[in-house]
Amino acid sequence: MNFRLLHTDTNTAARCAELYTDHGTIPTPVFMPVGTRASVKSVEPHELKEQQAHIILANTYHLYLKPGNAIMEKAGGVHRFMNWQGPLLTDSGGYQVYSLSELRKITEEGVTFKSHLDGSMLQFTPENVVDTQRIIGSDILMPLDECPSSTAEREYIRKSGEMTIRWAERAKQHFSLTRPLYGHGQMLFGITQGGTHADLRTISAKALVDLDFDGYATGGMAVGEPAEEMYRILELSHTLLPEHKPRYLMGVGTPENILNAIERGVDMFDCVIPTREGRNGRVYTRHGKMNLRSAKYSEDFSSIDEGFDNDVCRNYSRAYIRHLLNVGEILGLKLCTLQNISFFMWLTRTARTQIQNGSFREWKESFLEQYKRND
Ligand code: PRF
Repeated sequence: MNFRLLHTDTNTAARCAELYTDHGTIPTPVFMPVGTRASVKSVEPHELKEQQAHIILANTYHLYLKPGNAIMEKAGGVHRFMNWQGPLLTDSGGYQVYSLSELRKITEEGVTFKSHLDGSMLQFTPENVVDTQRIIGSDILMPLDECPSSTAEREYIRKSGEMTIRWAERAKQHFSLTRPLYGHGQMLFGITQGGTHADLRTISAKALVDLDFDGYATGGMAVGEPAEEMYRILELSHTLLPEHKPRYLMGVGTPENILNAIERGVDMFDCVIPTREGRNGRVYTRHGKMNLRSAKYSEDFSSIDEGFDNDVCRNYSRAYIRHLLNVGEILGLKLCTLQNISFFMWLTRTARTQIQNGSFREWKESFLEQYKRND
């Protein structure tokens, strides 16, 4: 058993648990900072630990293209390569193929695409994506899936969802026929698809549960549908997915989306928001988002969030960080990134404590009220 439920909320579906990996225990709910190319942009692994990050995410698509499997294997896997000794999850690359590469062709066998780096033709299959993740050595592997656009027709989503089930079966079979390379264990999650169609989601979730994965991700969300639709699918998933396995909502999201998903039983999240927005000078605080590039902070010598317990809020003023951004000093975007990672870690950590105390819903409502006042 690599997942243990510690507390289930009595008035919502929220829960707190522990997910065990050979690189450490992950307390959930948890947010995973994104380190696509084996780097959480501008942040060193020891700094991630200082912000209390428990697990990070990297991408099979990018790492397969560069540095490639030969170098990754010589490095002894991603943990040694980047000197991150904590847990790491890799997305399968399917989603990135759809968003980054041209000329992709999806067939039963897999997906062929043109590399966005050098234009060469490549193929991902459910099997070789498992092989690449064995070489990367991630603690949690994701199978190849197809994430249809939110505007796709129901019939397309139905057929694609059925193919994603067959791909999941092939991934699971190949996973059970292959072994980890570096002495630490690896887990394989399943990814449900089906868009916002309740019947298609039900078929997808049931088929994946029958295949018995180590955890279950809800894919195909946050692709442009209204948040209420996503919440409805999460409520449905909660009734279909096993209680004693982790649930991961892929690519989500804003603080508000995250808390509403935790309320509906989600345990794990990843999103580029804290890192990407940080590089644009947008910082997250308990009082909402701020754009530190704005001239209105040029003489504001107060902390970003007075009393927030991290180095950025303790040591630097809004005016100083605004100045760094304004003159293009790289420290500016790094401090904004650190603030955001620290904030998202605080958010899920606090949600966890509030679930344990039985006060999650009240806390969520009062937090969001304060947070959204300046949003
Ligand atoms: N599938 C995979 N990765 C993802 C998604 C998905 O559907 C999403 C959904 N927006 C984010 N990342 N494999």
